[in-house]
Amino acid sequence: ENGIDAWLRYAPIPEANSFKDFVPSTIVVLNDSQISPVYTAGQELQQGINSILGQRCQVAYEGSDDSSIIVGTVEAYASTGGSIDGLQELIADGYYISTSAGGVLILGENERGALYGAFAFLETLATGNLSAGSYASNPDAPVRWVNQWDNMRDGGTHGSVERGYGGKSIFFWDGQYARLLASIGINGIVINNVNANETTINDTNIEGVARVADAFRPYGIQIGLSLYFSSPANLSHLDTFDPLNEEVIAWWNNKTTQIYSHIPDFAGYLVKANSEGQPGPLTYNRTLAEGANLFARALQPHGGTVMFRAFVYDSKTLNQTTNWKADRANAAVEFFDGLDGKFEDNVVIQIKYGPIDFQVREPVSPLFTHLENTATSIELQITQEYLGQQAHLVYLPPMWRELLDFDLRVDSQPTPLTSILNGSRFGTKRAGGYAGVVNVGTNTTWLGSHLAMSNLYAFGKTAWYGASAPSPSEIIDTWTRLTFSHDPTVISTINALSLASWPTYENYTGNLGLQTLTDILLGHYGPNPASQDGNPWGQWTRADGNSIGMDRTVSNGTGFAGQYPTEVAEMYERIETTPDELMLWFHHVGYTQKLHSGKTVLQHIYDAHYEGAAMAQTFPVQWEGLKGLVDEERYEHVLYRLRYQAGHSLVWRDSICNFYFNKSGIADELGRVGNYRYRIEAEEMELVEGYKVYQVKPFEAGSGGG
Ligand code: BDP
Repeated sequence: ENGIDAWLRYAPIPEANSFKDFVPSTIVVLNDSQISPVYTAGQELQQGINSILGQRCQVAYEGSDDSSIIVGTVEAYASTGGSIDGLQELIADGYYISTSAGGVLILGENERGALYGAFAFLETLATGNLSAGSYASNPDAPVRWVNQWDNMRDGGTHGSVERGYGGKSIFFWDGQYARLLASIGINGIVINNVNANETTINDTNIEGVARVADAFRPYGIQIGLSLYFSSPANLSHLDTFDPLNEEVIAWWNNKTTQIYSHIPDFAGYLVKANSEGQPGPLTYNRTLAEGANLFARALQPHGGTVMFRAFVYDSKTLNQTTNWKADRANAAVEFFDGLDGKFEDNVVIQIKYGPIDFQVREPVSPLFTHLENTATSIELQITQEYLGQQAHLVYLPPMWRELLDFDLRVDSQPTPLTSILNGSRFGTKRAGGYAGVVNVGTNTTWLGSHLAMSNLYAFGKTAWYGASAPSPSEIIDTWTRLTFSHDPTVISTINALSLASWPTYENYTGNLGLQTLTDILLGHYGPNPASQDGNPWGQWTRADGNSIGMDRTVSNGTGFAGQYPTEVAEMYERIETTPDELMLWFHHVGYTQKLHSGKTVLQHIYDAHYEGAAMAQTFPVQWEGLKGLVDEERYEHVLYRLRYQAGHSLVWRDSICNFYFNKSGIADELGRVGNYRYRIEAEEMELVEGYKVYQVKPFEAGSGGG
């Protein structure tokens, strides 16, 4: 098996016979338009039931025989004379399912909801959990989008994908991706790179984008585009892109109308402005709100949304050698200062989970607490840019849960992040939600690794259920049943590997809130702690011979801790109350500073690296226990990656430990660091043809310490 079916594998299940009573052999689909998600729901049910139970169903588009599977909207069902007693209130995209020996009813509040209901029914069937009963399910937040950082074709047949580790762009491929996304409740997709350029919306390409929209429509997924702020100046005679200029406004209005004439259900725009070289409103001394509102107003007549990214910082001003207080973590709150309430209602501010950039450990971005009158969505990365790029197993839901459940204590009231995203905490006029950067590619595994797909599956569940999502452990078990097998050994092994993976990766990379310590300037892969400091990108560790960490306190540091509501700010302000895992994020301390755990900072770093790398050695061994229990092709593919990870974790361990040992001169209490008797150094080897000497960077990762 090559992974292409992901969790929609619909393998036959052991319990098939006992379920047949609950699965009638006629499906009545209350919509016969092929572009309707309800029609798609009928097709999915027919295929899925056939594949799981080996039962062929007839599909009919008329009648509502109660002894069949009926799928449609509540409204369509009512118009056939159907009624349900005590139907719980459904909101947009919600669904209701009733299963009994008499028949099955799958109703959506809207057409998309009916499709979600069909996928939910198939999931209970495929996991062996079908039983009589009825329930309703509503999404926690309206925005459940994915982002793809795909570039348009660049010479070959497919475009490249920024920070994509699963091959080239799929958008000139086929519609399978839409199925996967719909099956986990995703309702929007932005198909091009946030580092956009104007070509995406030129006259020819809009037609191509419309064909992509056509492929997603039957799955209820609306497409959106990332914009290049200066497009009017690039695509027309205008020599300005000032958001308040009348001609610029007219240009965007026309462009937006043109897009809607090709894509009537276009979702809207995603905008990265004034960040990492992208133009934006600040170029004309206009505020970010004025920039966002330009697009919001153009979209309003058509019902579209602007996702305006909060990832705004100016690397030019972030020079730590001239300004000790410079701190990239401060940027978002500073740039959005005073703008709350100034955004049009169809603007959602899309905020990365942490204030820096998708690191292995970050505190929740404080910006969420500064936008009480503006909808916000959280940007999570499924693509593991800093987290091992799918060559390392890192199951992300445990990290996401910590962030989403974190209580930000706005006005000293309970404020878990989920309650801000779904609009309930601030009563925001419009709720926001979730954006996941996925970056699948043409690789049949989608993300480059079979196990990494559990993160995409979990993202959908997290966005749908918010605070009431199943636990990371429950999610991985369901995913395993759907993707691999119902065998208890397979389930428990993948569970153990997955739940251990984030702490393990954190252990052998950057600890105590130090950032991930990857190379920061280029690939964001592999250890390179030296590259963290002294560059304008500002992910600093400020390590010197005696001490380490970023002082972000209000009293002595960059002031970042003060961006949180009082109770949280006070907690992070003091070493005594800062949790160990964020100690070096908030404080600059001596290597011998004692943590709450009783260990010194440096000994913690050494120990964590040895523990993490030791744990990674067990991963391939645990996986080997599944030989014969999962298909050979995926077994080998996963094993190869886990073996690689085990090896690379040693490179990580030794590089980071050597680096801080060299800096501090403080030995490891257990005598491990620098003592590599078991290693075969390159100096002791002889070059054979085809190999050449290569200077390894950073030198700590090389042989013989250099
Ligand atoms: C950084 C990525 C870069 C993205 C940027 C962003 O390295 O490729 O363009 O974030 O999110 O992490 O805009």
